[in-house]
Amino acid sequence: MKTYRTALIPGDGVGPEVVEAAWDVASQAAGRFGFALDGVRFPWSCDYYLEHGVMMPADGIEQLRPFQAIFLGAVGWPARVPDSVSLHGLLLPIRKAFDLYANVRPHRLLPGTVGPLRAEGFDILCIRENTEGEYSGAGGRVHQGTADEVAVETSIFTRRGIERILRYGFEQARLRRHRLASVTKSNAQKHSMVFWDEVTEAVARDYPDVEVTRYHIDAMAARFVTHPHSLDVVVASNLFGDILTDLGAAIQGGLGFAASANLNPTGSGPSMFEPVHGSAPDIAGQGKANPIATIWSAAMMLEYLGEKECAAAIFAAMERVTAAGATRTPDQGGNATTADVAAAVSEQIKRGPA
Ligand code: GGG
Repeated sequence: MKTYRTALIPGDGVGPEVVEAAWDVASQAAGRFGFALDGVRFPWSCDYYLEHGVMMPADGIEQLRPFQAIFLGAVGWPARVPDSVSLHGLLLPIRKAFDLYANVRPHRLLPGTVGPLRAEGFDILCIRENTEGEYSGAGGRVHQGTADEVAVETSIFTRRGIERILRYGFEQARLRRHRLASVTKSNAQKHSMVFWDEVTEAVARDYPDVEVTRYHIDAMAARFVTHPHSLDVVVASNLFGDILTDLGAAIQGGLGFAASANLNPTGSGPSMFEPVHGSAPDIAGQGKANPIATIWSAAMMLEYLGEKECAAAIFAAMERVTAAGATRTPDQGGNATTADVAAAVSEQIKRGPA
């Protein structure tokens, strides 16, 4: 039987709960579509850090390299390990090592869900540059602990990095509604963001069939709230994309619905799939976390692996569950558990469309 080897990194907080729930759904669905998922679990997390002094072992990247995909839950438990340590010790190194430069985050309402805007029918695909920009990790501090202390954090933008994320965005726009919004702050950031605008203009010449609009991040944040329907593909830098996609999650009804794929479109390393949400330590271990974002991320993983029918079946089943509204976690006003929602999706996959 065709088997896909996947590295599972459940991580911290609610990560293990949502990963196990989504993995059950994906594995059962795989069985129905004639293939198998072989998930190898890695305990890398803040607990691992407290025991070993590192978020993952020195050869962690080499351990992950042979896998066809990586499925991650959540990283961070700030009361135990500073977020800067956990993020730069696990999530960001994986994205950089495998050159997962396209962080793809869809924002649309699932049937039966009502976001805070009470708007219907928006469908935004955010594409966040994922390997450089503001999260490059370049910088330092001097005179620490003194009144003269200085911290420098340098954003790194390369022509190659900007051009490839924009090209990826334009290609996605061609598969959708032929509109692309490029997000910068080039009025205030006169070097990197003006550079980004120039590259946008140059790349756009290769895509005359795609309508391009440039926005500043502040105006785009407002537009997400006031005119979400006007947006199709949105391309943004690492930081701006990170912030906008939490806003995207909010307008689709909460972080429990926001899925993501960290892709290396060349396929030269394993791509990584994860819910946008973090570890939510306040509800960890209580079975309250909404697994929909993680199930949706699993469907994105299967689609990327070429199992399009199975991915579509998971997605359709998930939509039937949200539409019925009977099985909702507390963030959506229900009292179902993480496992209840996963079981309901699996049941819908078994039944198939009505
Ligand atoms: N599930 C992803 C996760 O744990 N995210 C936490 C976080 O802070 N992520 C920042 C980022 O995506 O760059």
